[in-house]
Amino acid sequence: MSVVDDLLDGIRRSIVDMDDQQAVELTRKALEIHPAETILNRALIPAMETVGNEYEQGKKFIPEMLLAAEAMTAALELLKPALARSDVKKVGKVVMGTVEGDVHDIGQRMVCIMLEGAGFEVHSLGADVPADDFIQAVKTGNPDIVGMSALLTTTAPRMKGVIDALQKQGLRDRVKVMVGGAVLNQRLADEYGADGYAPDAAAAARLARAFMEARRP
Ligand code: B12
Repeated sequence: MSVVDDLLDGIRRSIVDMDDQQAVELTRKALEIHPAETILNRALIPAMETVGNEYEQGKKFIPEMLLAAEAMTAALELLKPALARSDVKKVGKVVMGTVEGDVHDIGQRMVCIMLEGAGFEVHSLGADVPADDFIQAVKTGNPDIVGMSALLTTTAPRMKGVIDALQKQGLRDRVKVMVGGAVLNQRLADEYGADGYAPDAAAAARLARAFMEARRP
């Protein structure tokens, strides 16, 4: 393996190992030889995919996932100026939130990080977000995509409430709506009237990119 690949592999491993200092140090070195986008696509995003897989396999738990996400965020912070400086235009704008009554925001934060990594401008409204706040954010922020997260069986139907409110306000055609969270699936997403569902943060970023591709004339 070349020194160059070693460096990207080192970043990947340091994120998976939740070592933020090492992730930052190696990312700084990598920036001397690689475009920020390469580091993002070949190290940061694959690292979080590995972390997600390890969680599913029971090899990692929530606190470890958060630490890994923080290591990725630290590395991402270093890439941000370079991403902004380069020709990487903002792919699109996303408003994201966990629906009202639901305080689970870990997954949503990961989705936000992944979307930023994929070149989106992301505005997170946080957790426990009332439908009105989503509506206001669409009116004032003019996003391309609205993302909603829910982890509780009791709060997931609120997504339909937000989508219905968008419809009532005549805003539905202005945005694509994507939904996710552990209790969601494609069937529920269809039932609520969302445009898409993704099971994890990496898939969410792919879905958001696909929305933007489809919009291109
Ligand atoms: C951590 C946690 C908490 C923490 C939340 C901390 C925080 N800041 O988020 C605390 C302790 C506060 C909590 C509280 C409660 N919790 Co809780 N909690 C969990 C736990 C253990 C992990 C959730 C998590 O973070 N997963 C990791 C993340 C990365 O996964 P994720 O959220 O699914 O996100 C991924 C995907 O779904 C997707 N995704 C997420 N959002 C979005 C959005 C979009 C647009 C897209 C495309 C994709 C996407 O991408 C993410 C990354 O890959 C789960 C159990 C579990 N295994 O899921 C229970 C769980 C969700 N909680 C549960 C319950 C019942 C509660 C409480 C009601 C408990 C109580 N009796 O008080 C309260 C509810 C409080 C409230 N009103 O919201 C139940 C829900 C059952 C149900 N089906 O309704 C679960 C499933 C536990 C269980 N087995 O009973 N909880």
